[in-house]
Amino acid sequence: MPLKKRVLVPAAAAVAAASLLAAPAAAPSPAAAAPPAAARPAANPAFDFSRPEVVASGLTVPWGLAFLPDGSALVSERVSARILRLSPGSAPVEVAKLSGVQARGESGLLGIAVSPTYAEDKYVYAYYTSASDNRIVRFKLAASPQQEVLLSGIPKNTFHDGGRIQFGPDGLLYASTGDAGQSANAQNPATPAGKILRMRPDGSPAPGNPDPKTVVYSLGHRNVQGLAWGGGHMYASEFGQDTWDEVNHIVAGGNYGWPKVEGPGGPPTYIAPIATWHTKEASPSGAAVAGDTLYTAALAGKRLWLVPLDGKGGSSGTPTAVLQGTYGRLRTVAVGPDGWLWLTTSNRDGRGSPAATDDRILRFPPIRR
Ligand SMILES: [Ca+2]
Repeated sequence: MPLKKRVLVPAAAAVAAASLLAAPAAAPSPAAAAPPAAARPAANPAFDFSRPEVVASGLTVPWGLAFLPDGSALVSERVSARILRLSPGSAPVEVAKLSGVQARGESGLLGIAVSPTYAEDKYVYAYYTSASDNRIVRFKLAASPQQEVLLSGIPKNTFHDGGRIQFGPDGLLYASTGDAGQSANAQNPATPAGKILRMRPDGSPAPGNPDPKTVVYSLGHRNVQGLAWGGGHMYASEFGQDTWDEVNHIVAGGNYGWPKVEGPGGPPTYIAPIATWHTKEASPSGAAVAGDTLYTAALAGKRLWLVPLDGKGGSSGTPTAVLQGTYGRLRTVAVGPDGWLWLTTSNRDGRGSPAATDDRILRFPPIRR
């Protein structure tokens, strides 16, 4: 276990966090509120949100977050194309800057991942927007690393670029894409846009994919920026258009409806989300699972949503929120190897009201039961 160092929390933040904990749960979304309350238990948070620790401050649009075997974190900055190494109690250290990144609107250097066999191969993976496409590359940490392009030609746009990459429990690399502003992409199996992709660590289609010749794993997505696993199930958070944001239970070959369906509804060929919110209260980017709860970081909603899971790929209750308004826009959430819940702000992305210390990387200790 790392040293547990208490840090001073700004009084305003502490008061805000305390009042949030004391306040009743945030209003459930209409879609999730239908079943009787007694049968719909709320999430049971595994982290103490009244004890935040600031790991880093003064960053600009941090996006991807991944951990090295020594417990330190790597964070990518979307516009600068830098990758910083973070260790609690120490100042961030720039460990790489990727060439060829073109940041516009929501695009730029997005997700990063660390090889599950990092000790042997030293590979770090990144998803970024170049002059011509969105692409997935891998490299070894260096000031200006040489990149190996694993997958190129993912359609790009100013908006809807997806961008999360993560290794699943199966050791395969998953990537979330957006429809790149062309909603028809989502239902077209011939393009990687509007999909969740699954590949070997070298970028080739994963064995067992629905079409073994392609990296497409699921389709019918508008813009997915959160991937998470827990209890043998995979989940993804997705931005809706004007009405419904979603959390989905992802299965191989699943069709999640966009653009035919936003949120629940439609023919049974489209898989319905397990949780939905109105877009203003959510815009869920990153996602993580700890215990029986899925956490998703909300940008426009400026809060962290907790979705209770039933262990069978569904939700067992009404989502609740914490940290509402406390840190502004939230991009990424992850459970670190330290057992803490890590969270990143996105207040310098042009849509927020940054505090002097933004953007920040925070972590919250686990509750010992
Ligand atoms: Ca959907």
